[in-house]
Amino acid sequence: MKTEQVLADLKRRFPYEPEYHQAVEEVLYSIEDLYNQRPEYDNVNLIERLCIPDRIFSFRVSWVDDKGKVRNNMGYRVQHNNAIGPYKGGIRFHSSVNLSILKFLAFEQTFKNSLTTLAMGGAKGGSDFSPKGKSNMEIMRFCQAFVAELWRQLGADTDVPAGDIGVGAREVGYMYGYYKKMTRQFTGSFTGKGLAFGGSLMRPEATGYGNCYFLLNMLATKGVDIKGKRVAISGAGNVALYTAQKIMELGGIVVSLSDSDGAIIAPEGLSQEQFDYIFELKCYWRGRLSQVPDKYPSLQYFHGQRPWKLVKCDIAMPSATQNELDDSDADALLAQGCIAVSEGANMPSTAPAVHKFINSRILYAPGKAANAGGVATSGLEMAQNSQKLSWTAEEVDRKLQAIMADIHAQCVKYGRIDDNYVNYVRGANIAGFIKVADAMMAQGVL
Ligand code: NDP
Ligand code: 2IT
Repeated sequence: MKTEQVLADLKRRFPYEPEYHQAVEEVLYSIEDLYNQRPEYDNVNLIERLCIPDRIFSFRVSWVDDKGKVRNNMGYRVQHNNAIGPYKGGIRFHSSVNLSILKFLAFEQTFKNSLTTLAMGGAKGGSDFSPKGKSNMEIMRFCQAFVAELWRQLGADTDVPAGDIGVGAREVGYMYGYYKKMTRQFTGSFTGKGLAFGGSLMRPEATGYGNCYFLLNMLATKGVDIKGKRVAISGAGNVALYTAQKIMELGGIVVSLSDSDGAIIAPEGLSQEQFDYIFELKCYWRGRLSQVPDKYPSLQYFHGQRPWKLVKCDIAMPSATQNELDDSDADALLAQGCIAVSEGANMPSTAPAVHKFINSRILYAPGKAANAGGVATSGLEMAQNSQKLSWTAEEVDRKLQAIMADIHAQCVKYGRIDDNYVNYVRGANIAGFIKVADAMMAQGVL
């Protein structure tokens, strides 16, 4: 494989897809040495078959808003690769959603799911529908219209969606309900379901908690204790809030959160009472962080800003969205002595920011390793559904901790470089690749 050539071909065939190019480029440079040592891969043009999704569904979603007006959004499902298990990955509802973003997410998901040690292929779906400001009934009608188009392509052994940005338990419930109505089958065809109908305990917490467990594994390699460490977190959604909750439980100090309008800074660290208030504001009232200083004036709100340059921290856990931490943010973090970055979001750091972290030899965990606890627990939900059993929260948490330790070990195994530094990007990409590539080789040209 000539990496530059493969990338140039993909860019020519799929122009205007910068996020997809960015994700592919990172993986190709990580695996090129290994790939070129095994000519059998190139003999069957494995790399192109791994980079280009198996298939993509795109469709119009028409629905009626509360005023009786007909609205049209675009819906997509990218089924990227099912070499090691059924297609698996979340659904994102956000105004920014386009094919480039979903193709990058489905590509990343393939490697992430491989790392979990469970049998799941990679997929992602979504819509440019924005749930913001929509009533509950509008959300329900949209979810039903979305699934009315997509249900034929889904199934417990075919393709199993879950949540992502803008899709939580409420949306999964509506989508699963409509799927069930169309198929007349009660199967584990979605994960992140409510507990009453097959959801797994700990799935809501899993991505954030999993990222904290991954971070603990990284810190342990340096003998560093999380207690008393200042942790900057971005986002104030599912991943960010459960990350903050676990960091506080572990004795860390949470110094920031953010949403798409701005950042909240807690110079002395969030208190339990302040966190509980924010959790309720975001999860139950669907409120904005800008409202927080009204209740707690000691918490500062910065409109239109991200946390990275606003507060001193030892550890950064970006948990909002892609490319939310650029090279100038990386400079700011490094200048103030940040020792670790562990990504809750998918590809939150730009490529130049990642290079800065690695060149500075700090602990840096890419999302596909650090946030894999969410989809891993989805895999555990699928296993429980297949057995028609449900495990206790303690059992699921124990399995989650073991999986995150295993992912960390895989990264160390394949990511250790000359000066003994662990390049977790390289480790995650190679470990994720080997399993999928072996399966593809064994299954012939498909
Ligand atoms: P949520 O919708 O629950 O929360 C997203 C948070 O990020 C919100 O606070 C939102 O702010 C903010 N945000 C969204 N888009 C932007 C943007 N363009 N700029 C700034 N802030 C933004 O989503 P999740 O917490 O589930 O997902 C967060 C990240 O984690 C995503 O990258 C997702 O792919 C990834 N992830 C999620 C997993 C899961 O299980 N849910 C698993 C693994 C990764 P606002 O409220 O203003 O929209
Ligand atoms: O990015 C992700 O890993 C997710 N949004 C979770 C996917 C899943 O199927 O649980």
